[in-house]
Amino acid sequence: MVSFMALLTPEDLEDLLNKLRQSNETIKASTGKSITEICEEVYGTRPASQKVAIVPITAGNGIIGNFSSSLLAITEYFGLEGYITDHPDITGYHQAVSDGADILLMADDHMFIAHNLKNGKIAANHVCTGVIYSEIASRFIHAGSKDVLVIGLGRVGYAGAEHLVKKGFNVYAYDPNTEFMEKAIGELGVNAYDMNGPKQFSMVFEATPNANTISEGMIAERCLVSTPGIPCALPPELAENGDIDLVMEPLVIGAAAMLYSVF
Ligand code: 2YC
Ligand code: MG
Repeated sequence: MVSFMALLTPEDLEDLLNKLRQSNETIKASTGKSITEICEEVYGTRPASQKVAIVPITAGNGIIGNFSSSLLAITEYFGLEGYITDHPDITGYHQAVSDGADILLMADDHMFIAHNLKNGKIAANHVCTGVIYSEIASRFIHAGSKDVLVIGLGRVGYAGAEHLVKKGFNVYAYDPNTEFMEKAIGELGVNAYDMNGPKQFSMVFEATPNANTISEGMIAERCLVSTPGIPCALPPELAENGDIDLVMEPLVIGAAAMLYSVF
């Protein structure tokens, strides 16, 4: 099943490393750890100057401006030896393998992967993004309970809900798609979140392609919202409320989790 996935735009990827630095400051302030420390703890791995080949892919909607150059900046941020192959698609793949690359990064419109040719590990962006953003939400230092609200149970949201259930959190979940709800309740045992109920959450993981999915009634006085989402789940009037920490970034955090999961 190929679910809807919002394609990034070159504009989304502008000033990426500054967006990462801002996100990392919020992550450190709200969890006590940096994104690299959290990735090391979740995956038990570390960068070791691996050689990373980035292969542009022309399939479907084709090359996205700034996508490959953004991945290059990410590999450099984590101290890896990154490069973009001279040609896209299979010619690029052939070059990467012939060059002895350790890890390949490539994406079409449906799947974005990291493949480690040396240890055979492969990571999918939607799984790693769900795991790392839900992990960040679950580490809120001001949380009063182990209750986490998950909004969106598509392939990113489901991966995050599954990760939180495995870690022993009380997951309350909502998705307008009743099939997605029944699947998550049946397979993960999550609690159905009642939109009109009184319950308020200090930890929220949102993974939908929609804007403003979070309303005031859902969140506690002090709250951490962690979302890989474009557009923003938090309405502007809530976003400027100082007691709500927002971790939202378009690509780096998910890509980081992919790399750590194949190291
Ligand atoms: O430039 C290229 O190589 C393109 N084939 C890249 C296509 C990426 C499509 N995926 C997305 O825009 C993003 C994912 C990175 C995560 C969610 N959507
Ligand atoms: Mg969203």
